[in-house]
Amino acid sequence: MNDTLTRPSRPTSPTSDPRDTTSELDPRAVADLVAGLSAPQPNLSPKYFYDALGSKLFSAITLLPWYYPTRAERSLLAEHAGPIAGTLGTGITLIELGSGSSSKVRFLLDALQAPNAYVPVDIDAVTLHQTAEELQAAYPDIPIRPRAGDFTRNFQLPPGTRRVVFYPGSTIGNLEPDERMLFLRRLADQLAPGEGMLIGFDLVKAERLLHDAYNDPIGVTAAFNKNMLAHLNRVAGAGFDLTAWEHEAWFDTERSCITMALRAVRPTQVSAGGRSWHFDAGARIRTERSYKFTVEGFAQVAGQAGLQQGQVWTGGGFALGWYVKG
Ligand code: AVJ
Repeated sequence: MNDTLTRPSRPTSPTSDPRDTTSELDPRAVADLVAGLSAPQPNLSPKYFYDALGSKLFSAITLLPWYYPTRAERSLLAEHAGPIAGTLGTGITLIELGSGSSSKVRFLLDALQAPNAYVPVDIDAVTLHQTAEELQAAYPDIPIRPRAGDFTRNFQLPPGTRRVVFYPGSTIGNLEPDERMLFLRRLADQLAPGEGMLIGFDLVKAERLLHDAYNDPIGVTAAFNKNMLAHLNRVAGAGFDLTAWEHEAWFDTERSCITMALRAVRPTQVSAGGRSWHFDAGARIRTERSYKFTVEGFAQVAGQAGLQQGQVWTGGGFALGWYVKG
């Protein structure tokens, strides 16, 4: 549409203006921000990446040639759909945590033998129900039962026959070791013997490849990282000066994770919730840890949570593993 070049655009909504601080603040985001900036090592939760723009930027990241995990996981699902479906079994209830647009699960739904139901779980109710409708039309024989909610908070698994929890995307890599254990235990405790989890996780690999996946030369990952500040300015009234921070990501060999941070390029102030913080040039705020595993290491984690490793499919530096309740 050429007229968009000549006609000045109208602001779409009052809250989309990043300078607007009069819109309603989210008290939980304010509390998270105050706690995060007051910590000895300032940090912010990666969940604040995902506002409307942040979700689009993450989708863009998955298209970058340097960001291999999404492509690798998709290839694993596409290439091994038959054996994976065979391992999961007949008549299962497939529960996906953080289903988003439910695009990966289609490989499984295409290959599964007489599944009992598919239960997508997501915090974004709008996308969830829209996607569920589309899926129901595409798979008329599989009951689709969407569940809106935050599965990280004391999640109760829905009832069903032979439940399989599908947790793709290496989302588990964003949890700290203690959180990860709690999360897996809570789920494992609800599973009956023979039920289990199909989990996608990223593998340790050459540091150069890990580095490049989180430092793309186009700057999409940098935009994704910095957008968290714009998001928090809007929902938590944080007075971040977006020009004062730059993207950083490096591999932490001790923890075996990529750490992303924002680094102050000059002294800068932030204020929120009636408090303010000063950051010297070079100060960092951590925004994400993305843990990388070995297959053996992950089997151990699962084992401690009461899940036994079954078949594991690996390729492209990524793994999809089946972990069964004993
Ligand atoms: C969505 C958590 C799997 O850790 O690789 C991508 C998020 N961060 N680039 C990841 C992310 C920077 C991603 N996960």
